[in-house]
Amino acid sequence: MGLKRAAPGKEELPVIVLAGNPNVGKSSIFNALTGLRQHTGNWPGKTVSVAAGDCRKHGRSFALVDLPGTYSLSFDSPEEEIAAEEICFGRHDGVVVVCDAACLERCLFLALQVLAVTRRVVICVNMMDEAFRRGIRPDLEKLSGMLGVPVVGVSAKNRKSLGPLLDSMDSLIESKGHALSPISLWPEAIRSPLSPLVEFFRERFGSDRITSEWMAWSVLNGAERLDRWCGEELSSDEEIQRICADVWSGLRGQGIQDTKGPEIVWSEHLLSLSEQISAETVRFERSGVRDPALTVDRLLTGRWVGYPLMVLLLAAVFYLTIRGADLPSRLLSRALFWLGDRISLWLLSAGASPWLHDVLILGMYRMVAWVVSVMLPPMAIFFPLFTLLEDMGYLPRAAFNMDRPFQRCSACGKQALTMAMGFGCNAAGVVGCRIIRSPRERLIAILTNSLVPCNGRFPILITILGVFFAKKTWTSAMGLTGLVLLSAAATLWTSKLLSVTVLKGERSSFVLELPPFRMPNVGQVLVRSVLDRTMFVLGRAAAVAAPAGIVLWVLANVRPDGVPLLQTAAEALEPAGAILGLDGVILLAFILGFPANETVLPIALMIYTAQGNLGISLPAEELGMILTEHGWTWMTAGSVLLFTLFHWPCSTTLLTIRKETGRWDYTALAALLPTVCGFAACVVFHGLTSLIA
Ligand SMILES: Nc1nc2c(ncn2[C@@H]2O[C@H](COP(=O)(O)OP(=O)(O)OP(=O)(O)O)[C@@H](O)[C@H]2O)c(=O)[nH]1
Ligand SMILES: [Mg+2]
Repeated sequence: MGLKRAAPGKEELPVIVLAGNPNVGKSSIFNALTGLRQHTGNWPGKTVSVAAGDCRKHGRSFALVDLPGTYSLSFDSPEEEIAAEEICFGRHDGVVVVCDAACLERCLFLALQVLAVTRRVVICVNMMDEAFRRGIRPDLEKLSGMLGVPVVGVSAKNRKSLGPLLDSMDSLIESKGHALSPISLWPEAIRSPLSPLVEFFRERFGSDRITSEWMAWSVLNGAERLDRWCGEELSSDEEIQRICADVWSGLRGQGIQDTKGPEIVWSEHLLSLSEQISAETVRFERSGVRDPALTVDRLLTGRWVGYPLMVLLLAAVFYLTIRGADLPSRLLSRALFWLGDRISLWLLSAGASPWLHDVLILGMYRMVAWVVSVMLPPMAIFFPLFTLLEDMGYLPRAAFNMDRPFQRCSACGKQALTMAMGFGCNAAGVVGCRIIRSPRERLIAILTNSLVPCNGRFPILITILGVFFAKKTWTSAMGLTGLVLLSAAATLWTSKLLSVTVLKGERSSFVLELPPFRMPNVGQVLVRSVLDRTMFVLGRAAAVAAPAGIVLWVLANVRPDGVPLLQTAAEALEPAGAILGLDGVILLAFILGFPANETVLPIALMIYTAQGNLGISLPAEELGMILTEHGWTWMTAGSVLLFTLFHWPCSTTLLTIRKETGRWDYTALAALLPTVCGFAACVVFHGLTSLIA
């Protein structure tokens, strides 16, 4: 995939990539050096695509690239492939391999592989603070001596510690690569048979960016990627083919038989090298002392504490969100509607024509004001709470717990992580599915992600619960928790259904790393979750709400036969709505809310009030009255809750699914699944409640 170089006329900066195992702090370093805001958090697999940013500090300028985490260069998941491609064949000027000081041995495996690819490498040992706290003492000087490249120790949380890293990046750009490695990166059994091919590449393509050994190795393992890098069709070069045949017979002479053989022999060699280097360079001051975090982990991932605690935490987050958001929502709504009145007066006094005034104020402004006042306060509370849990490291524990039920459905436990991302935004959850290795399980996770409610749907759920079912905050929180559990159950059922029908196959095994619990940086969590997540999501919702407000105003005010178009459409949908326990208006609101779920409730109110504008400032009492006046009962509310949970994904999510799967049929299936669930749930609920009533 290769990095894009600067546009013509734009300064072309040297490029340095940040590579490393998942969750070692690559994005934290990237953010600190570029001032950008890549997603960080305490679980492996957050970064799933390449991000680039400029680092201009103390007179230095270079482009920095943040890669997805990878354990090795022999990738088997899409995001690992992206990282491996960029390291091996990207147009960069050097690689910084970020390692975790507290588990250096594991990180060294990738570092050694990268050293085999290029000699333009700096090893950055991050999390020195954490290692120090845990009595782990890496000897960086000795490590540098053994590897033959610079090694710098940093703590990404302490920006001042990044100075030496910047210095070494500078020297990296200026250098032509470091001297030959003092350690032998290739085992004898491979090195000697490979040498004719290495010599061939040294003579023909000698490069200081990528080693001849790596070129020879790549060609031996299928030259396709190297073809692109060299700009030549190496696979059809007869001389290369002849040398490769010799290499293979040499390998067979060493007892390496099948095509996978050399890869395994090389991996074993690097594993034992990592072990040996780590044994010589890392000192454990508290070895033998039992880590109390292990006991906590055993509890959190145990059956009897793990599941109840998950539900309790979810309920607590919802309680704090609903409780904390109520008053700010009312105040914000009042303030925005007051401001709307002032703008309205100003527009009229400035001589704006009545229709323009109405379109702008009654259509666009009020729709945006509604969306902002209903969404902003709960999101500004939910996201920081969720980010705190994420930064502490709770998410992978939850995923570990969820692995058991997902296993039973022949799906992957990592799907729980992508579901958690779906709470924020289903489109983000769909992209996050790249962390799942098996294509089959990744597809299952993508197709079912919209079954969990996103932030656009939470305000509808909270509002309807508050108006019809739960007068107290804690009952609302319990109700919402119940609905989320229902959506998790639907995800499991649907995953099972897919895995026994269209996506049949064996469940793959996976390793999920449980990172240590970390003290979240509260200040940064607040800034990041409010400024980045909340404002980003709100901005997108408002951007959809503004034009939607105008279109709706027009539809509500164009009356071909004296009846507004919106009302005519709602009447046409009445029979379908009735089957589901809804009505035509609600169904129409869901259809028109396709670009953004946040607009569903205001659209319904606009049609009900038949004013062609949103006259109500906010929820609860006034809202309850209007809905009841239009025939809503607790049964209608129940059906609306179910349909809010399960209906077609919004347009952004569907486009993301198309992009991620590359197929329209899967996109259609992703739209169909939740819709069928919603129709079935509503019909059953309506049928049963009609019997009772
Ligand atoms: N204590 C401590 N924590 C750190 C340090 N650097 C990063 N972290 C934390 O480690 C976690 C992982 O950091 P990220 O920057 O998201 O790691 P990453 O390598 O980009 O992770 P992926 O994108 O998932 O591969 C976060 O919770 C960070 O706050 C550090 O130097 N010390
Ligand atoms: Mg990252």
